[in-house]
Amino acid sequence: MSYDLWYWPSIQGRGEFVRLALEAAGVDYRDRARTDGVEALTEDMGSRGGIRPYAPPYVVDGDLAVAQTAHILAWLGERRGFAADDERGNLELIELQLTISDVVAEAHDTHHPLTVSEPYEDQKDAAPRKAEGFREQRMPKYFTYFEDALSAKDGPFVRGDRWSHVDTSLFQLVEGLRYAFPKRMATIEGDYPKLIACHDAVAELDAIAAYLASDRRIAFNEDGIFRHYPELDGA
Ligand SMILES: N[C@@H](CCC(=O)N[C@@H](CS)C(=O)NCC(=O)O)C(=O)O
Repeated sequence: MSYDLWYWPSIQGRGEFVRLALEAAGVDYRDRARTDGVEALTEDMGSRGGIRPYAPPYVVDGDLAVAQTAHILAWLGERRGFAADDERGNLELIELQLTISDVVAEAHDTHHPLTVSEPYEDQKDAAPRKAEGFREQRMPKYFTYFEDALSAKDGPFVRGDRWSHVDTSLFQLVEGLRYAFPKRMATIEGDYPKLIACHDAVAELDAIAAYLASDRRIAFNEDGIFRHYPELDGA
């Protein structure tokens, strides 16, 4: 069975969290806007009525279209075997995945501190203060939370030895923050050995290693969520 992923074709963005889980699980999917173009995405989204995706990413399976990154991952994880086996475990994974969504939104807001729709260049004056707060208070607080979650079981992943959608998302979070805030990450990441071990263990999964080396992995750039603006970074 093949799923259709719909997401902006030229950025990793939030779609990358879905791509990584699908790739790690070896699930067949079509990255539709990358094959059919961005117009096909806006057309598809516009053609859906009633309760429909508000924004990409969304995943389509037959007449089901599921949006919201954390929700997509929880849904696919339970269907495709990369969630937990019991209710408690899944509630914990969803809680962690939603917290990752919060960090992603805050990372986005460092370069869009005032409005979502205006470009960075029009918000440059406000961005350094937002980024400083993110770097100094929020990154350590979130990382401590994830470090604690990874300490609950033996093994590199949140569930121990088996990876889940939370682990692929933590991998992407570390990758994205290293790209956006290299100086800050160099200063603090040594304080979070379990988070980094989880990142490394995901990178070493055969399917992920193959994906990262492929042209399916889009490079980070300054149109995505994680953007490198040197003036927003600091040790
Ligand atoms: N909470 C949603 C946010 C989705 C979202 O903001 N998507 C962005 C791209 S990463 C978008 O295209 N937004 C258009 C809009 O909000 O109008 C999620 O986690 O999936």
